[in-house]
Amino acid sequence: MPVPDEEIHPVATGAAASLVAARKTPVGKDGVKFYSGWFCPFNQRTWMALEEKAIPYEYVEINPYKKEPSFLKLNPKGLVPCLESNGIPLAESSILVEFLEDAYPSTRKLLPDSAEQKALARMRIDLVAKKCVPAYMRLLQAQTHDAQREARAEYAAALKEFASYLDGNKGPLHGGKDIDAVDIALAPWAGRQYIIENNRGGKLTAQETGEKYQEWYKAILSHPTLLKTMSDAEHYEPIYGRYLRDEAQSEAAKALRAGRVIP
Ligand SMILES: N[C@@H](CCC(=O)N[C@@H](CS)C(=O)NCC(=O)O)C(=O)O
Repeated sequence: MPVPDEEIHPVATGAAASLVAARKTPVGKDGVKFYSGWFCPFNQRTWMALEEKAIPYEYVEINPYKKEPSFLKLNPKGLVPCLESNGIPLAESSILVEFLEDAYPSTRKLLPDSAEQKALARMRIDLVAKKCVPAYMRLLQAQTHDAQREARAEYAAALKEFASYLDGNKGPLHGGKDIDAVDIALAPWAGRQYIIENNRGGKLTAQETGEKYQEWYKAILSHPTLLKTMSDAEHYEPIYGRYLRDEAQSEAAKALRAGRVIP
């Protein structure tokens, strides 16, 4: 019998546990309530944006697989991340990053001011959503040798395309030296690249992804905001084990298995 998806470690561990402990104080009108799943890469985008922008927030741990009625009231899709601001529940990781940008204009900017540059950044975020993330998940879930080879090539090509938008003169990240919303869109999957490498054919090489991606990967992997929102590797293992055996029953896993887009 496969282990059900809701059997996850209940709380953040490692670096992320210290951060959670520091973000437990209830916030008033100046902050937001963050309904978070410690393990979730989509969730981590929103978490990184909250931290980068130094917005006051109260961390609330949710196991989204349990579909508790109180959480479904906030997000009927039953997915983390979810934010509550002025009593209004909001969801969808990339939309939440943009919401924080709009709602807290005096905090550090994660998107450019100019309309054109902002549109370009959104096009890159869209590339991550439509190509990089689905390819990563297809590679995790691929069971045959041929399917794994094909999915690995698809993932590497998506990363290469992402890296083609990095400006080497500005710095290793899309935002230059400082992380921006484009970096944040992909960072959580970089933090989980080792799972691909350990289980789906070894290190992703410069030959596969291009040199530019390798430089970005090195820089993002040591970024303090990514590191402080990561839990201990041992607790991701049972979760990703289910994907690697293609047993995961998450909405995203079911959608990709059926050839649909990630909800
Ligand atoms: N498109 C959503 C995806 C969020 C998502 O899939 N979250 C997962 C955890 S990583 C979840 O809550 N899964 C619960 C389920 O599939 O039942 C976003 O970007 O926020």
